[in-house]
Amino acid sequence: MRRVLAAAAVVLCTMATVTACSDDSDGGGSTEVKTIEITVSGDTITPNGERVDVDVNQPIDLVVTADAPGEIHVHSEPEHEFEYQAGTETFKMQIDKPGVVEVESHTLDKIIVQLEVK
Ligand SMILES: [Cu+2]
Repeated sequence: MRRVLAAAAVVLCTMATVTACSDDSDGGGSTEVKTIEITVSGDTITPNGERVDVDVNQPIDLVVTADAPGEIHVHSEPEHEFEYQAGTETFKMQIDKPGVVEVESHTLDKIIVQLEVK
């Protein structure tokens, strides 16, 4: 799993230009893309309610891999709704206020992640 994540990070870094790749984050607002991988298979969805820390305005990629079409709802203000098809799709978003934002599947009525935005 660790290896897969590392590979994903490398790919992201090659695609992003100059800015995102340095490791010298000083704890300030991050412009590095936070990738959240979501897998939907039958009535199982992962992650399952886990907390994820993100910074205000940090770019977030929701990478959804699903075996059937559905919809993801992000309880931010304004709300975001993403309709996905079977297969893998990436949805980009950012949240511009601190707080806890739930990302849920309306199709399965489950919380996927709680974004802790600071
Ligand atoms: Cu909702």
